[in-house]
Amino acid sequence: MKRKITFMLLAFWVAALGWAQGYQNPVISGFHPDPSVCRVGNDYYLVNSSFEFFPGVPIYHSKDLVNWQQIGHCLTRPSQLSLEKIGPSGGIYAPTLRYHDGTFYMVTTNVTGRGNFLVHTKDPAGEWSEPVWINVPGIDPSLYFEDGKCYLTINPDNTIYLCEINPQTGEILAPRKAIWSGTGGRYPEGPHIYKKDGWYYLMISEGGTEYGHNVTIARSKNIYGPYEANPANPILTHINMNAQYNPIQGIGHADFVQAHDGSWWTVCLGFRPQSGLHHLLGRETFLAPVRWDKNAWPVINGDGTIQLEMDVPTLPLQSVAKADTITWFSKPQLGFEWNYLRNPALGNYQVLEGDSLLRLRATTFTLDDVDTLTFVGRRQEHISFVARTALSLHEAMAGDEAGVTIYRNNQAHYDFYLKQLAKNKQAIVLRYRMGKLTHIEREAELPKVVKTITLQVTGTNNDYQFACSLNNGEYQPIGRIDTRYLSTETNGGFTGTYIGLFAVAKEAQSKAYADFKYFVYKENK
Ligand code: 6LW
Repeated sequence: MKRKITFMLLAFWVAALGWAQGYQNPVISGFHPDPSVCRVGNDYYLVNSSFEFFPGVPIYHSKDLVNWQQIGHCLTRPSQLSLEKIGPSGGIYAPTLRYHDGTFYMVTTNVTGRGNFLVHTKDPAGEWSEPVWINVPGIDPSLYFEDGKCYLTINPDNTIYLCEINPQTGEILAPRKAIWSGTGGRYPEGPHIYKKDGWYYLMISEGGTEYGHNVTIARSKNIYGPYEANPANPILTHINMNAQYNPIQGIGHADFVQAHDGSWWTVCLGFRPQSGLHHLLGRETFLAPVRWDKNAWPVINGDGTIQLEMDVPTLPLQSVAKADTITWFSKPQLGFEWNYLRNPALGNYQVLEGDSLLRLRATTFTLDDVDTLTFVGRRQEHISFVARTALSLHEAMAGDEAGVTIYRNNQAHYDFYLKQLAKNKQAIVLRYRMGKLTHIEREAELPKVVKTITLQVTGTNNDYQFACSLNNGEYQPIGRIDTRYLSTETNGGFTGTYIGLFAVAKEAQSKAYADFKYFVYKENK
């Protein structure tokens, strides 16, 4: 009885003092790689890489590092982000977000464009500046501000370089200097510099962003080095026995932040294998606590591993509004979670809010093309989910199509759609694109009078299941396919799976368009 009273009293004080205990990882699920975080007072901001998707570099806000709400994107204009005909996993690589003297800076690399650049703003939820190009080779740029100077770290090859830049003009103010090559792991990358108690800490990732990924750190009393490696490296990894069966793998690409209560935390990327050793959601954003040991080295979550269920004290938790489970297309703009493939031809997308419709105009670019096809999608954020949409196809010619696609890239997508067969004849079609192979799993002509067709995709650990309902009737199963053929292990690349809506015309003179009445996405717990 005494123990129970003690526990209740402890629970009371924990709640009263605003402490909280525990959270779930990933803190931002689905394709959210290469996280970078910064703090302004009691507010936290985080960005992710976005590759060939537009707008680019999603930005999130939090009050507790656990609950994140997307507030926009850093790159919202073609003048900031040209993605014309960019192939899978081209475009925007790892970003870094920093705040200095009233201004937010986001620095990144358009690997298929002009290279490294930064944009800045006073309002992270608003418009960001035009690109300030930085004429330096390499990827994974990061910024560090001190004594009126701005330093850039970057990795052009297997070495981390440091140089001083003018963040307003991008000018290189002092020649770059090689400062560390890591501990011998391949692909030393993702550098960030922090200063604490007179030490400059240089944190990087090594081993590559797959199962060998790990985070290492070194320090120096001089920002230009020489840097001395932490004898306890790696400080974050799942390459060892203690994480052999961890459901999170490939953790790395970390960024530290000191919270407003003085505690230290790290965000990092990782992936969740499913269906054997395949992962489809892409690299997601995870959170872990950091403490500094008696030798002034950081220790992450005790032993350098992280879990899905984190049983650790947190900042006072403040929940945030999540993206709607049901999108009714009744607002003039689509939510931030909706992305295009490359720079969109915006004239092909129309939200008819009065009718709660999303109208997609078909073009002859198909899902197999690396071009400006009519596609708008949202990330698959859960291994188990259900997605539904109701649509109609209008003014279509034979061969025109519109529907839903589980999209990894132009050679890896599962498409479930309406196809126009002839003037008054349509079919429901299930098609698999896997590498060079295209397979029509099912093509079933629809009865004449179909006012509404609803397409449903159910995702599970091992498969996607496709079913459709005619005129709001019972769902008829159409087919299923393994998840593994859309995985990173099968297709390579750095992105994750999207659930997209699309429309394609067979001939250029087609005026076909598809009206989507709603879109449902929810986790299947
Ligand atoms: C990114 C590099 C990495 O630039 O993968 O996991 C690259 N880390 O640091 C693309 O995400």
